[in-house]
Amino acid sequence: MFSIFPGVLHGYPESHPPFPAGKPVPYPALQADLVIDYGAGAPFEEGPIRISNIPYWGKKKGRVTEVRVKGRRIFDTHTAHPDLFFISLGGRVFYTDLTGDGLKDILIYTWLGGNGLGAYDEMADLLIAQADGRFDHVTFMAFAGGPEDFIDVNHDGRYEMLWAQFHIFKGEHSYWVYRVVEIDDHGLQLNDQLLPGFPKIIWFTKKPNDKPTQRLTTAEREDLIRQSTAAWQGENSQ
Ligand SMILES: [Ca+2]
Repeated sequence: MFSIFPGVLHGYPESHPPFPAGKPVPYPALQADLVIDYGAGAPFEEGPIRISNIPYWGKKKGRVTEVRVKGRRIFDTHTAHPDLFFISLGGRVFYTDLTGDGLKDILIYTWLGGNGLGAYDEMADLLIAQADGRFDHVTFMAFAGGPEDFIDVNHDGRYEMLWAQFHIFKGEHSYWVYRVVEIDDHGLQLNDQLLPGFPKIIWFTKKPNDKPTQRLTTAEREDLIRQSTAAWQGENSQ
C-alpha cells in the first residue's frame, strides 16, 4: 500500500483509504507478479511473451518498457507516450489475469514524477490478452497505482479497479475521490454502481482519515464527481 509520505511506492493512499483503515479489504484482492521493477534490466519471458526495460535511446534519462510476442514488438512506452517520456524514470510491470479468462494480462506503470505530495503520478498501460494471442491496449492515469487498486467487488472472478484521484476543490480544501472502474475484455469504464458507497470522497487531512467527508453539500459533491469523471474521460484512451 501507499502512504503520502515518500518511501512507499504504490497502491491507493494508505493514510486515506476508501475502506476502514487497519482492517483487511473486504473483497478478493488481486495477486500479481512483479516481473519488471523500475531500473531492472533483466527481461521477463514466458512462452511467446518477452517484456523488457531498455534505456531510452538518445537520452540519458528514462527507460522504455517493451513487450514482444513471438519476437515482434507489439508495444513500447516511448511510442505510446512520446510527449511524456522525457520525464519518465521507467516503470513497473505486473503480469496477471485481470479479466478472469485464464489469460494473463500485462499492467505497466510508468512513473511521471511527483505531484507535490511527495507522491507518484503514473501513466498506466493495460494490455488485455485476447484469445487469439493479440493484446488490446488501454491507457489511464494512476495516482500511485499498483495491484492493491484491484479487487473483485462482485465476486465474479473478474477484477475491478479503484481509481484514486487527488482534487483541490474551489482552491480551499483537498479531497481524495475514489471511483470504481469495470474491466471488460477490451477496455475500462467507470461503474460506481458496482460498489455501495462509491464514488467515495475523503477529505485530505494531515492525520490519517478513512471516513467519507460530510463537509460537502450535495451540489458540491456532484460538482467534484463531475470533475473526476471529466478527468477520467480526458486522461484515458480506449
Ligand atoms: Ca468482479
